[in-house]
Amino acid sequence: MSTPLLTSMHWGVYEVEREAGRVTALRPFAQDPDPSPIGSSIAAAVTGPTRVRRPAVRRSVYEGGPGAAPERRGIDPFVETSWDEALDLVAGEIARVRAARGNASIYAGSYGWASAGRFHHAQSQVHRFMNCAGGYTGHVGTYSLGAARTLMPRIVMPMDDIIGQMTAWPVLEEHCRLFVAFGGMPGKNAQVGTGGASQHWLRGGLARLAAAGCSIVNVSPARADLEGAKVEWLPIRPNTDAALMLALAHELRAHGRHNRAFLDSHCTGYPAFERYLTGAGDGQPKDARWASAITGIAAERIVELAARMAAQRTMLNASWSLQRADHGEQPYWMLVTLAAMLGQVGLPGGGFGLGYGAINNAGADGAAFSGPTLPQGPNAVKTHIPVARIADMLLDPGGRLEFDGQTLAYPDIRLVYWAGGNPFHHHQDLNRMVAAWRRPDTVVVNEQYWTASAKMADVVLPATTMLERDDIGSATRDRFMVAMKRAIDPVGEARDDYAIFSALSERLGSHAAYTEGRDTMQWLRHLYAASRERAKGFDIALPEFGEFWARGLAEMAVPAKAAVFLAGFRADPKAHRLPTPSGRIEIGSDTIASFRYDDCPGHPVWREPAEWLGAAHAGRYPLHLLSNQPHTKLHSQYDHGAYSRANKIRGREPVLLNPEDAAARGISEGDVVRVFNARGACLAGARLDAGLLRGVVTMATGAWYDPLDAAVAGALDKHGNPNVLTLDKGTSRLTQGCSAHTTMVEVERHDGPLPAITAFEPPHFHTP
Ligand SMILES: Nc1nc2c(c(=O)[nH]1)N[C@H]1C(S)=C(S)[C@@H](COP(=O)(O)OP(=O)(O)OC[C@H]3O[C@@H](n4cnc5c(=O)[nH]c(N)nc54)[C@H](O)[C@@H]3O)O[C@H]1N2
Ligand SMILES: Nc1nc2c(c(=O)[nH]1)N[C@H]1C(S)=C(S)[C@@H](COP(=O)(O)OP(=O)(O)OC[C@H]3O[C@@H](n4cnc5c(=O)[nH]c(N)nc54)[C@H](O)[C@@H]3O)O[C@H]1N2
Ligand SMILES: [Mo]
Repeated sequence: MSTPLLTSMHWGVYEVEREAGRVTALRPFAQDPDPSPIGSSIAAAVTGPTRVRRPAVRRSVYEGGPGAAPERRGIDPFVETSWDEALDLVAGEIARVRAARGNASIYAGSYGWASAGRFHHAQSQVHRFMNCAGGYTGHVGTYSLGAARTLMPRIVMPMDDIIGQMTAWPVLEEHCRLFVAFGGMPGKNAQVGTGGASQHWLRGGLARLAAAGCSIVNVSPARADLEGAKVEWLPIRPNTDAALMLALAHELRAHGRHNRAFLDSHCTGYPAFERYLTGAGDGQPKDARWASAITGIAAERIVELAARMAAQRTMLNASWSLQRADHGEQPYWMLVTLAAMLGQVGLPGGGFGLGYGAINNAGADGAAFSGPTLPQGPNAVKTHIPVARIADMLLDPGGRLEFDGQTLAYPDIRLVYWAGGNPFHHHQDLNRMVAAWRRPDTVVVNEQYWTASAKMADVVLPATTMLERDDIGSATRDRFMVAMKRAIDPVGEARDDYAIFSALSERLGSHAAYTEGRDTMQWLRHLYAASRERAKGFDIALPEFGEFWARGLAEMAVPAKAAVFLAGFRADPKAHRLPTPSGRIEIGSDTIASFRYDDCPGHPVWREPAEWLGAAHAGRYPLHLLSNQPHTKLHSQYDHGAYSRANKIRGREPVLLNPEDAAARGISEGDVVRVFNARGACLAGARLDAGLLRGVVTMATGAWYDPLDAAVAGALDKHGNPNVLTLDKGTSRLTQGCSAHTTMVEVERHDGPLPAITAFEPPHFHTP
């Protein structure tokens, strides 16, 4: 039997069917028990009208040269050019800026998920390219885990280690009796894994967990965040989880149910935290009555939940969304503190997890082996920003930012290079972002599709998709590594990012360093060989490259013993010190305290978010907007695919409302509505959901930004991108993460004429 032709995407592995040089279908991988429908629906989009087919230059730049009329970004039509013309223009601009202003004036942080293929991973490619060309201003952290990536190493260990070591599901099934999921474990999110998701198993795992007799509690504003017949739903006001956790901790302590021995032997800083908890410091006990007024949860339910937690083997989990909010550090720090007080950290089925359900492989029983990765090389430029501070940086050259105990100065960015991300999808307060984006001299984007970010560029270079090139797909803790063989010829004149950067490197004199003399197949062999060596350390025996490529797949052996997070540390905290200053779990951190940040002091606290349902100013914009991850796509990728489009309401992104909130506004199911606040407005399609706490609305991210008139500041977005509404504020001075989930809005019925959606159409082209 011949192996089918396979490809891998972040949401799954698919069998590629072809006819006459075209992809006719993408069929779910036979070995995936619960494949995602996202991938099966995109074949037509790959060759459809939204593709970037030729290099394109914004008209003002084409006519007036680089730097011409930056305020017309997103407004001018484009001129299609030859590859040589476009590459000469881009290389010339990089050379000019680096000579005149220095490499720190080039921002190539280029955040974004790009493709599952690990060699053609565009963000790695652009970083490597710029490093070989003298360096660039980059970013640290992610939108996903902005607060967590800076906080967690100071109090437990780095986030990647936590995700890699989290207790495996088979252990949970056997030992866990109460699973409390703050932010739920959304099946929609577990469709996806960074680098691929060859086997989806969250739904199966949840069913087995329930069948094994484990009680599951979904603490979330949305019932849909945890599917399952027997799941208890504990609705909570957004951004108030830290207050609930404090009250649970208060209950444990009040009844002497906290594990003093564990707090003494494995933690540091508990006594100062306890003074805050009891109110000995500020006169306010953080008890159930106090938390009830903040969270909207009845005090009795808090008391009862605390008792159940102390009485049995309990796993506490926080979704990543909890820390994508103002003061997002606090629920994470409190989760760890609460788990430490319960004293079950390191026991099978007990303790804490961060993001079971956030991505497919969290808690998978596979080894934490990551597969091939393209080395990016050293960056000679040391200037960087926390990733979500991009608009601040572009708007305020020379401005200062406090971050994790340091003071950073924003560089004066003259050139922006993006490949594999969509900032006009992912950044907050897009109207502010538009103004920021029009500041630099030049913006270059490599893209497959005419996304909003491509339309907002000066030069757009057309990139191939995974179906048009050879690559290797691989995700940490995933079961299969995938040989992603080229299935079709490049669409239009598209080139691989690697080919684009090779051609630019040639012009910039860095070709040898960037390519190391390898073509794509030689790189795949080289990266595979390195990962084959590393795999041995995980008891994974990978076949030789030739055999892997011929077979199309390599299977990772499952470790003999399923992981129990922090078991070694529990057994012997001296031999298995944590990488924190004390070697212990830091309930109190002297380091963080020494920074003297009132928005993130030395132990976990409750701090009011900038916008929330409990605030006095909530009057004008009385609804809390959660812009969560979409179930029909990955971020903005394939928003133009059939599955995503089928979910829209009259072409717009759905906004979910509680039926009573809708009725109070005269809104019915299927109405087009205007969602707005002081920062912006968009149209959306109303969907009523009784499983949503009153006062909360949700609108998934990913609808391509589609302004009614790009020449008008703050233009209405016709299509439903929630980021025209979201707050662009760092979570705290400690971590400066993204606060997208802290946003208040109002919703009204839209009775006027409906503007046509133009998001998926290419821009206007001008023929000189
Ligand atoms: N309001 C709000 N905003 C959010 C979030 C939220 O919760 N709420 N979540 C945030 C989070 S967690 C994240 S991770 C970000 C995600 O933000 P992004 O990662 O920027 O979003 P994607 O849509 O995945 O963008 C990837 C882009 O890369 C392009 N691409 C794919 N493959 C290739 C390739 O091979 N080459 C090139 N050149 N391009 C390619 C795709 O066409 C797409 O435009 O969004 C953040 N934004
Ligand atoms: N299908 C699909 N899956 C994805 C992605 C995607 O784009 N599409 N993106 C992937 C990426 S990049 C990431 S980072 C992860 C993100 O994983 P998460 O950050 O966990 O994802 P979200 O969907 O933002 O949030 C999960 C749920 O948390 C709830 N929630 C929001 N705020 C609060 C709060 O303050 N308190 C409580 N208790 N609940 C709250 C919301 O109802 C939401 O549905 O998802 C990944 N999975
Ligand atoms: Mo993310």
